Amino acid sequence: MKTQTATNCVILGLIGAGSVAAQESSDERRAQQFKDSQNRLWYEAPGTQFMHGLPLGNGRLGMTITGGVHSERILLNEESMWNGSAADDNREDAHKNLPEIRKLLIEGQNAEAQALVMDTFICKGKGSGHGPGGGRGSNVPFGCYQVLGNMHLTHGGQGAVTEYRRDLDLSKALATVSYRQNGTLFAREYFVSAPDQLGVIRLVADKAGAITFSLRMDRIMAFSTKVVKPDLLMKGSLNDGKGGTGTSYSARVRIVNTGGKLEAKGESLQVIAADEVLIYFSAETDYHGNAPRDRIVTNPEATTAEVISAAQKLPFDKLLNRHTSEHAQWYNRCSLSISDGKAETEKSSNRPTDQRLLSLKEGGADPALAALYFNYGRYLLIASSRPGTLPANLQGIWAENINPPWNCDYHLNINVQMNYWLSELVGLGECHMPLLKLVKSLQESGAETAKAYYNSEGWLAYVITNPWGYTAPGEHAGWGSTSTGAAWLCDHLWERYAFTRDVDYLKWAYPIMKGAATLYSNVLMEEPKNGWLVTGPSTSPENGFIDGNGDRVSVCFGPTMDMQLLRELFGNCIQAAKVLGQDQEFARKLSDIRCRLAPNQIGSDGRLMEWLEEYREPDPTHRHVSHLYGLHPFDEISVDGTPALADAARKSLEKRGDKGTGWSLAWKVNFWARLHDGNRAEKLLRNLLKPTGAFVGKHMGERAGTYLNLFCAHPPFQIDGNLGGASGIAEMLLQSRWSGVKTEAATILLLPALPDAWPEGEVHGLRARKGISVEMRWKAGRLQEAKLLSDKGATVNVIYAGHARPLVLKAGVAATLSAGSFEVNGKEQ
Ligand code: FUC
Repeated sequence: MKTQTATNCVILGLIGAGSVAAQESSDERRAQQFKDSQNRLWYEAPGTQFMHGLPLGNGRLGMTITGGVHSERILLNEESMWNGSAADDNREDAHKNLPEIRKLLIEGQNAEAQALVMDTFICKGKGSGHGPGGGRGSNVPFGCYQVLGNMHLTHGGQGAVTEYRRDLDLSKALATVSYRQNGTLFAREYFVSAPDQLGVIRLVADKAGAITFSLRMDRIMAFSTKVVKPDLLMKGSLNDGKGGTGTSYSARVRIVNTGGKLEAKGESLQVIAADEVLIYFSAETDYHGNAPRDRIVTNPEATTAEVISAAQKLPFDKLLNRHTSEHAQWYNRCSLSISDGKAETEKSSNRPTDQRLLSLKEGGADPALAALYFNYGRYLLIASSRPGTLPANLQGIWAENINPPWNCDYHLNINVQMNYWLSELVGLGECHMPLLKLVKSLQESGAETAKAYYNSEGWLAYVITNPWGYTAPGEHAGWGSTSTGAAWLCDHLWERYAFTRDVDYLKWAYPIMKGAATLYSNVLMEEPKNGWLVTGPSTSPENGFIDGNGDRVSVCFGPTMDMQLLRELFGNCIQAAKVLGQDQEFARKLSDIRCRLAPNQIGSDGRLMEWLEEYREPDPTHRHVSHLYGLHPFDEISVDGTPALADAARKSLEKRGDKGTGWSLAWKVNFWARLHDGNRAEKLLRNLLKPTGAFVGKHMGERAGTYLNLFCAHPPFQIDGNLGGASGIAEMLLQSRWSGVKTEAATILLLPALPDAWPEGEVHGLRARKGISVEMRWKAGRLQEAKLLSDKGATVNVIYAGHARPLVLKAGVAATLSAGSFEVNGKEQ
């Protein structure tokens, strides 16, 4: 057995942050603690369930750390643990029913139209699986993302525990557990490495021979484990949803002990009286789906062994160092610190994360918690979506069930898009790529769907997709027939260009956008009153209305969101064609159609209308606020550009209220930021951060908010709220618009929605459209200094507190603006 150098003094130094800190000056210590309060989650007790666990991930592999003292369960995940296969769900003749469905819609017979959609225009097969909770994909071709399994450690120590601490350092992507038992100090470190593609756990103690434990692995179903010396191996296969075998997987653990003994016992490994232990964990699947990823493995069992053997050649410190430096390259691209300038607030931010959540709920001041939530969002994106991986699903990569809620799929009527709003804003554009590659991969099946439902060229996707290329409508007309999923996805293709101005990338992305625009421009119908062009049949995502006959329905033509999405898609295609100097005729056609799309309308009560008609709304506080898509993420509605529409959007939001599911609250943070109401955005953020579910001992279904581990509670856990909430914080600090391609200046708004509760702060690495990095410092609620650095040179119009400053930025030369730069007539505004 290879022995490791005993380096446990390093990790034991970590345990009592106090002992290290004691050598520092109190100022340094305070500064470090304040930094930690914005970059570290920590707790004084082990977790007892998933929503207490600290998530680690390298974009593909996940481990969740609850840190039990005696029995410890580490949840294991791998991104491609998808059962299912390509579904044959398109109804080839669906398009033949289109004229009749449209006729009924034009006649105002929405209930009949919806019934006909149900009979003839939804998917042919079982869609997401017809189950409670939005899908039972584990039994149908659609499939679902499944847990990989559990690693169970039963530790040998006995007796009372003191000084327990469990923490997650976001800047290192390193979890640590430490405690004292019977006078011995124990510590464990955990990380999941991207460069070496495996999970690593190190156990140390400050007394020789103190480490004794047994380790086994299991899974709810479809697994077998055995000791294949020196390793423990778990393997199995998932079904393909059609009665056959789909994805196969292997998970492997190897233990290397210094001192003591390592033995195999049945299906477990036992460590007896070791001084120090390293546990290597690797997992692979033979995933062969439609959504591309770089990792192609044909023999998971063999690859898991190779991965561990390669990592084992490196000393632990090197392995850790490779991991932390690779992670830092992503994490350090951006930073945020917020304070109210009060020593007592900073001091109370040093408390454990769960206590901070509780005190925020009681109305306590903790602006640093907003910064922590923002940094956690960046961390979660880095950990669940990296170049070459699959996109982050509804729970990122962390799931504990065989059939997680909504199959942990990619929902296209907001959820997967919300996962990626943050990416470009914080300089993590490469982490956006897995989604963009997924979009590209949908073209082929989407073209079949386009033929079947519209007999048209081009491609589209509806509401749900998966790694098997699903593009058909969902299995219920009420939610499954929103037809603009592909348009919303294409917004992301353009945004990546808007942030990078990478023409080679645009050459790659444009044909995909063009395919979707071809379909949508081909299949619009004319609505009878005004002759506007509209989508139909469609729905305003998951919301319903009372039609003229008193029926509660969802199917309609021309819901506001569809129209906004198409204005955006066509507009982006026109701009892309101009940049690439091609397709002038197609661009002209899109431009003509774009002018005829149904416009945004303001209703008699001053609200932005969700549908073409002012229907009665059975659920006026519905979680989806789809008709405000034009306010965010699209920017056709803005406070300064279209004040009347912005006012109507505000009225709509007032009526929707300040409650909602987790992601709905997160979206509202973004909306209020775009409406330049920082205090309201901060109120919504507080609602999002309300402790909930398992944490307060109530049933998970009760309330939206935040679990103990800061995962967002829809409920249940959905990562969209985390990532969308972090995007909202970014939007409070910086907004940008860029509609012209070559000539028009980008508009950059500095601190457009700074709440009173965040009077001091600094941020670096925020990104504005047109390829610009922004750094800012503010104090007493006022901008002190902003630095803008353009990648390629740009004309911009910088706006602060309502005052504009046009600038020409040279590539790579930072422009510094002080608050005085926005003085008007010698007076700071
Ligand atoms: C959408 C939402 C639900 C849920 C699901 C995953 O359908 O309406 O609230 O978030 O996605």
